[in-house]
Amino acid sequence: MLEQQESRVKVFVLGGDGFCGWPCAVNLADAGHDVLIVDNLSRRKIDIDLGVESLTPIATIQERLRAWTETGGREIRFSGLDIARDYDLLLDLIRSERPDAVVHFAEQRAAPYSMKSSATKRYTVDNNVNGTHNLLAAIVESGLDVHIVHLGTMGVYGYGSHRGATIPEGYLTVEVPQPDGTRFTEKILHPSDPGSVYHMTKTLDQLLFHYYNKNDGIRITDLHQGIVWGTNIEQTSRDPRLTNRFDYDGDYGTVLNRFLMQAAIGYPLSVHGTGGQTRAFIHIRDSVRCVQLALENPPSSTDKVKIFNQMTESHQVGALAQKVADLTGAAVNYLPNPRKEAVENDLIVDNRCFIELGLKPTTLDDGLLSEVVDVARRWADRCDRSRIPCVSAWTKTQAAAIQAP
Ligand code: NAD
Ligand code: USQ
Repeated sequence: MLEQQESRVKVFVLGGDGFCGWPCAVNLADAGHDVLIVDNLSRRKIDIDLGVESLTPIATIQERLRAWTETGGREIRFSGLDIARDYDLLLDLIRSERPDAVVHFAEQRAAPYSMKSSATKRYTVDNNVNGTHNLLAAIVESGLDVHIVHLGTMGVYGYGSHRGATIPEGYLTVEVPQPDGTRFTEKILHPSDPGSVYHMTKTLDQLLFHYYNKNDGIRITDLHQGIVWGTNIEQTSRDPRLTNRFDYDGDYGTVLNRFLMQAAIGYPLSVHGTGGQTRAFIHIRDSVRCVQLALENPPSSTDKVKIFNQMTESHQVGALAQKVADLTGAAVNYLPNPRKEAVENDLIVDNRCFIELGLKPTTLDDGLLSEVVDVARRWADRCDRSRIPCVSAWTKTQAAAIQAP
């Protein structure tokens, strides 16, 4: 609980019914903040369209909120609107509620889903870019000073070779040659190199933030988050109706949670290609902690967009599979890669901002891998094995490779 009444923040959690948003919302309420979830429940509708379900049974948002107050949680309110389409409703909500801050999770977040078809590419761009732009335009139109904390992705930097260079927190210092042979240095947004239509929308978000911060002075913290693993936090474990979702299917399941769930049900671990891809990771407990830290340490009105790398460790996908195999005895299967991505890459990341704010990273070695395997074992009978393979191919070349006998 907050010690000082005045440090309480009135905060909208856009996308607060999702995998990262739900634990974030209850964590912020538990910390004493005044939380209102805004969500159009599109993620639940996509599950219905795809014919899949979260491995863990999840209660409706109404049941979740009832369970939260029944178990002693500070009230969380809910507004069911589409931030990409319902501009006037979003503006009215901001005007009437006058939030201090908005945490923005409300985007279509799966790279494979974004690459499935022209329809899902167009939906992802429309939803993500319009949603972010509507939020920025509505804040300007409201005339209020609202801090935006946005969930971006480590994928904006790209997973090509960084030639051993450390990826900075958003801005790169470059030397620009002048005609007279002299040079000046400048800090620029790190070049973008998206690896899917989904990741591309996050690079577009960055430009929108840069512009609205420069033109309108909007205070923005953009969190470049790595792949989130784990499922529950202490608050979502208090009652079965508070349980968080666990995506395992080929579109929405992310790599480490998929490996842990595959190990739990005796399915060979699905490594794409050689497994040389290196990615950044963060446990869900640290993810919610980082969002709270960002919210409670806002930029000043003259600051440019604050960018934090929200990750705690980097791993090669093949090495992760081996780690899970060593822990559980699972078999490892090397499969043709449905994605157009580098066979291998280096990834050295600067994440000092959160460490300096007090984050104590949870690592793979903290025993939590087994906790996820246990959750997956408990709900193994809910798994539809036919939905595990990743069948969304980046181009016709990858489609042919994954269909080859
Ligand atoms: P999720 O799909 O579980 O949750 C997103 C939520 O936003 C859903 O509840 C959905 O219904 C809602 N939503 C989507 N579009 C909306 C709209 N137009 N209006 C209102 N609500 C809308 O995704 P997640 O895993 O919780 O990810 C949340 C954010 O964090 C995303 O922006 C994602 O890019 C980012 N992120 C996620 C991960 C990860 O590993 N899950 C890693 C890095 C970054
Ligand atoms: N991979 C496998 N086997 C699998 C699934 C994935 O080898 O069964 C590989 C992929 O080919 C890729 C890597 O694992 O090389 C990561 O895939 P992922 O699905 O775990 O992660 P990604 O598509 O990058 O997206 C996820 C979230 C997204 C977030 C991103 C953070 O869905 O919202 O932005 O992680 S990051 O990867 O740092 O960009």
